[in-house]
Amino acid sequence: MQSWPTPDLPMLPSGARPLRLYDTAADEIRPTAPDATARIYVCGITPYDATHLGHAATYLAFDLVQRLWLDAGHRVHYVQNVTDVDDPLLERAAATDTSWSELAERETELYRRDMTALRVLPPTDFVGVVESVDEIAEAVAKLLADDHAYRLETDIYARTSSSGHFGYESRYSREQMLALFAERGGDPDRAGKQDPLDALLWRGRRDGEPSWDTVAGAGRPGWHIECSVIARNRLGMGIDVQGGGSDLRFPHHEHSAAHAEALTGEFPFARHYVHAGMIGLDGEKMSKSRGNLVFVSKLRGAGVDPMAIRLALLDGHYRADREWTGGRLPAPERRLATWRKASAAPAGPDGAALLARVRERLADDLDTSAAIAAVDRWARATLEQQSDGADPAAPALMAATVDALLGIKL
Ligand code: 5CA
Ligand code: ZN
Repeated sequence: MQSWPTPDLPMLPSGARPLRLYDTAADEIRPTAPDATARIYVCGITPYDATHLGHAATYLAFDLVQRLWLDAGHRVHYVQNVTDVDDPLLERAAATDTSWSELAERETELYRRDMTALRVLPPTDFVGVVESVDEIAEAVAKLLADDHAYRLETDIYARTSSSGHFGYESRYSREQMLALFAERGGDPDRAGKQDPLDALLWRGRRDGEPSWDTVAGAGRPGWHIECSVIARNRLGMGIDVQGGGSDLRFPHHEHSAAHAEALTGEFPFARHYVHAGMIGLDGEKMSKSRGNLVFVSKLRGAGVDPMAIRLALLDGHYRADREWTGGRLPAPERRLATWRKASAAPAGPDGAALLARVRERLADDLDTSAAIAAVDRWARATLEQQSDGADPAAPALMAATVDALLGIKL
């Protein structure tokens, strides 16, 4: 699929630090250690509704990962999928009397516009499921041929135990897994399954549902195998980061990893599993199924500066579950105005020291709040002209720092 345009990215003086990120599988903050080209896969949207602030927060977190790797001199191969055929999309299309493919196209286009406005760096490969059906079917057929999968009526299920490592990613107990599997799209109670946790790889053709004739038979892909195959066929195994929101920790990322590992016989699928916290509204996770959503496009339509939305979402730790409240925007709008004013000053305190501080805080598991606080202190000192020996190059370096590393264009 077509991705979206790349925003300008100013070059900064050398001095970047290696990025450390919390890895769910290891339960600790560990350095990422990419080769010349860093490889990252982030789970994309299911396009049946507009981009809400929860999605935006998650993609902003991974946007910073990309920015920090680029600053450290790596190239980045970033793959993101679009789940453009799946049950929730088909249900919404039926309920609103629209064609599922038109709905997906429309919402994907709105997502591209929201990401562009928020200055999110685009993925290198932006890949829909519909355009990947054949490669996914080939993987399903191979899993079946290798006895890592079995047929149940016209459907195909993966054997959970096949990879030999199932459970390492989420670290949940079997009881927790069974509960989450039922809650998040799994079918633990279906009769005939060999293990209740076995995941659907292929859904055989049903009347009234989209279906493709493939080497795995007629039907459409299951959810987890979609991400395993799209990621593995473009990035290989042992990718640097598999990312998404914390709602994907189980079953989605556990099963995607297990499918890819069973398919290739290689371990692990990813070296870091990174999860962003959930953005909530009124005490509940913001989600399309709950309907408690604040849309990026609505805020933009109401004239809110996308850079203020970006600042609002970055002012908090990406891993923390956070509440959005209606009154959230005035503070980032004021902050943005202050930063803009300070960046236009004739001189300011040591710009290199500010850059070093922002780099240091972001490299430590994306401590955006501390990075923002450092810029606040610099801006205050500049506007109050408190500094001795002010640096005339500092305002431009400050603007380049917040642009390149935080994605905030002043
Ligand atoms: N298409 C699948 C992933 S393969 C999916 O989960 N789509 S989604 O549209 O439901 O979510 C898109 C991304 O936003 C996922 O990474 C998901 O984890 C994240 N996300 C969903 N809701 C929230 C929320 N309330 N807060 C933060 N992130 C969220
Ligand atoms: Zn996914």
